[in-house]
Amino acid sequence: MTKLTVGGVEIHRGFLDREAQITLRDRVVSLLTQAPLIQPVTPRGQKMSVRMSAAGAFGWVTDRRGYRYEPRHPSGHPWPAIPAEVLSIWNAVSGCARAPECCLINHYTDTARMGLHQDRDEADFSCPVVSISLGDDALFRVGGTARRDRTQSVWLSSGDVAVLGGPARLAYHGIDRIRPGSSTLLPDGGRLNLTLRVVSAA
Ligand code: MD3
Ligand code: FE
Repeated sequence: MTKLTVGGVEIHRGFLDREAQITLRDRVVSLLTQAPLIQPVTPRGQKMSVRMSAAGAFGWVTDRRGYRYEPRHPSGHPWPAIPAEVLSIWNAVSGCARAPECCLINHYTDTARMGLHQDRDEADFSCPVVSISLGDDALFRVGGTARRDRTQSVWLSSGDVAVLGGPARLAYHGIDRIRPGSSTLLPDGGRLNLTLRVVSAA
């Protein structure tokens, strides 16, 4: 395991060994049978290329009505619980006394990407966002708190855990591209990213 900092983002490279990645993959695959991935639509009517689901008290959703956290999957069922393995990663790296209330699950196919954005739909920015990468490598870009600030790029690989806290909590960030076929973890390829968030006011 090595630790590096890029644009205020702390990256724990190889935080999860292969066995831990397999356990986590299996948990997430089973969770996605309860709360299937959805291809979200932005309020302006654009389909996102990333498919999403969630676990925990809240999931982040977007549709023509806007961006928000919701206590239920669009199916009407509550989101499944956040797996214990995921909570223990949060406890190990977040430095936050509160428990995460959302584990957002993003799925990237070979051509999916996520444009530069800030995560600011949460009511408490004092806790970090923790990101867990599984599957294919992704080119992650992070800038400052203004869209025009200079950005830095770094590849995230399966088993890497990133902590976005302090000033980086409100940094612009995105995923420029996936490196298809770079991991054998996911049976159908692609990439899964889990982000753990505290959503409600302190
Ligand atoms: C930096 N996800 O779900 S995770 C997202 O890999 C999101 O799926 C990307 O951006 C992904 O909102 C990037 C890394 C990440 C997550 C949240 C951040 C970086 C962040 C919040 C603030 C700054
Ligand atoms: Fe984000």
